[in-house]
Amino acid sequence: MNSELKDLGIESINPGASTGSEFLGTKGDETASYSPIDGSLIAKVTNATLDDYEYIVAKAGEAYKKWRIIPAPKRGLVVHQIGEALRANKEKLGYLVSLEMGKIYEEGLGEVQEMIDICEFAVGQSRLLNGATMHSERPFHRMYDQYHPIGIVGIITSFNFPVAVWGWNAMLAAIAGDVVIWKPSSKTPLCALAVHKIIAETLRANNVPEGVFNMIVAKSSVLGDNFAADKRITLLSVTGSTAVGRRVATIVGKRLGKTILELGGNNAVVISKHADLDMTLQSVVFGAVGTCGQRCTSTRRLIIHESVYETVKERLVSAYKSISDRIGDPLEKDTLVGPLVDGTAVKNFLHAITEVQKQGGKLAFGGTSLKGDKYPNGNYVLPAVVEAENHYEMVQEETFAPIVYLIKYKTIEEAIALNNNVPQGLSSCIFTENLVEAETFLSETGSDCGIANVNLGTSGAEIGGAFGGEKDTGGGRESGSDAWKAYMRRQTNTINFSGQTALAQGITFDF
Ligand code: UN1
Repeated sequence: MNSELKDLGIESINPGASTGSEFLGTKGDETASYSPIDGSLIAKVTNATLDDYEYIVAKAGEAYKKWRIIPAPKRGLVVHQIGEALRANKEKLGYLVSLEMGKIYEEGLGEVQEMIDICEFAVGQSRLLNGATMHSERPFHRMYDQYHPIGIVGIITSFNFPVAVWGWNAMLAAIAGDVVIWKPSSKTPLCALAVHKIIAETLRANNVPEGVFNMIVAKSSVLGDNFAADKRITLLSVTGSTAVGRRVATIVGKRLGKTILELGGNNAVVISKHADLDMTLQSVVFGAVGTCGQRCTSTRRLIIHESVYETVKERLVSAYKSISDRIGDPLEKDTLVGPLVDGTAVKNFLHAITEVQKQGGKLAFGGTSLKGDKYPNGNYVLPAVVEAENHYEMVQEETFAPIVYLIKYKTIEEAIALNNNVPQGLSSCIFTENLVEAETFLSETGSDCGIANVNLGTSGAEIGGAFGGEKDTGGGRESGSDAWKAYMRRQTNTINFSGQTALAQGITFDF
């Protein structure tokens, strides 16, 4: 065990469940966490059982009763200290994110920063859980709405952001007065464990009841559909594939529970003839190959004006060539692209490349897996550039890997239609110096995505905005703006201080 892991409190075998600062003696089978970098075993986690889950839900229920009556700004102070604890451990946790998930260290640090940022955002928000006041139509009546906590929030996260996405959800839930039960991806259980070890001292020092921040590593066969079906979980926030989201939403919908769904994306960059191509290329390359194409916001399609199509293609291919020797160990300083998360991800990448060519796509660069000493474990791939048409089946799907499809357009209307003609609707952008094009792209006739940018890429959103998208992306919003409202229940209150009964809508009902 190296020193960073020791400092983070990771042992060779770790308990897979926590109620905040205490860890359960879980007795399920073991999940081994292997690094995608070289396939080596990092450490093991003992999975939770259904009994552990029942214990946690009961603990969460008790904790909720105490946590919800602590004033929100006081809860905010705890979140502030959680942010400080993360700041003090940023490098170590960033290292673990890189080691366990495979993104480059720089992006591992960025991810921890994203969680620190949401902590700061949540602290401010804890004094701003405001409702509106309305004027009553009746004399001497006061009317307003207020926000209350909702209870237990289930959080299911994906391997690609093993820290930050939990942070978005958990910190807003915490200031709202909710308690959380986090089921992290079984590919990244150690990141979840490390975060709990980091915040444990803060929770203890502030007497935060055990059961406010719960974590449970469990197989889907133990905790899957039953988690979604559990009425005690008032809100379930799911980040993952559209297939998983659809399944969970169907089960939660049946019991009329609440969900926040942040699912697949198929994000496009429109490159106009009025684009600054230097800037465009910088953003496109990061968007397409950053995190090895494993962000839900990764750039998957380039919709390029026909007059600059060949130039963009040539420049993109030469940029891809120039970074080819910067693929490798994500912990090395010069590396820009790390490995895919596992062998299945590599198989999906290669499958998409074969299939899209069958459908008519032309491979302009990459599309192979990399072999040799620099690439142990077979998880490294050469990012692909493919000339394609938007309607191809493969182009319509989200492949969680670095493949970017080049598509030609003639008019801005056509570019917008291409942008929108996919099932998903997460992130989008246009590169143009032309005001009319930019505003058209952002207008009601423009991009149908939850995120639409001008002259910046599809990935790397700041936490201050609401994050999420439409259609198959699920419609949920997390993180900034007024996303906090989803973690609370709204109540409309009318108070009559007139000393008389008056019915609304002017109805008389004398007896
Ligand atoms: C995700 O991939 O699930 O905008 C989240 C971004 C990051 C978050 C991505 N801030 O790329």
